[in-house]
Amino acid sequence: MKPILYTWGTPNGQKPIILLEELGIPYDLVRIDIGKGEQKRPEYLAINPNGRIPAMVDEEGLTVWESGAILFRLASQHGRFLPVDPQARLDALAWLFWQVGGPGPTLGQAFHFRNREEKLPYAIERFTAEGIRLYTVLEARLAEVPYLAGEYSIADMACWTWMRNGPKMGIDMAAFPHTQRWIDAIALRPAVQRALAVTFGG
Ligand SMILES: N[C@@H](CCC(=O)N[C@@H](CS)C(=O)NCC(=O)O)C(=O)O
Repeated sequence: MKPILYTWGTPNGQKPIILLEELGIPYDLVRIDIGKGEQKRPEYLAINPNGRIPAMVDEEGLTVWESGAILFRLASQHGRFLPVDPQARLDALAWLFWQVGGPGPTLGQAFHFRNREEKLPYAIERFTAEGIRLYTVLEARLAEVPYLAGEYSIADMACWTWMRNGPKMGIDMAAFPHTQRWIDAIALRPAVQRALAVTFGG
């Protein structure tokens, strides 16, 4: 069966679309409108008990939620975009987990507090400062290697959907030239462009 991806056009929701397009496999896409609260409906909570997008029912009918787990499942199944070399594979997993635990929540909060009508300077400064720290970590890595695990992998896909939005979080990208080079290179990939064309709601 085709994998069924439940998602929406946000950074977390775009990651598995990019991988599916990179793999070039057919898939069904179910739009979960998070603006309307569809992610909290019982039928969706049966797939993802966390009530957030994305989630997937895979080719074998297995259910997987959390974007990093979805990327890992698809990459493992298809033997692509997850390096074989042990150190590079661990690097890919480390940067994938880093993204889900670091830039995702931090930049999400930075974006939230910057766009709230009521401005809370402490919250804006705290999440922007932590965001800059995370960009600095990424920049140091990308000064050494073209992609996070050496070769292009699911780690890049996960990080890219967030890090490309730096200016929206008040990040001055002039300070991160290697990161900008990496953002631009990934943006040119046809699969990434196809994935971005599947935009809706975010
Ligand atoms: N750690 C989760 C985060 C998922 C997440 O935060 N998704 C957001 C959209 S980017 C969402 O569903 N928000 C709706 C809500 O919070 O109710 C993952 O990586 O899958």
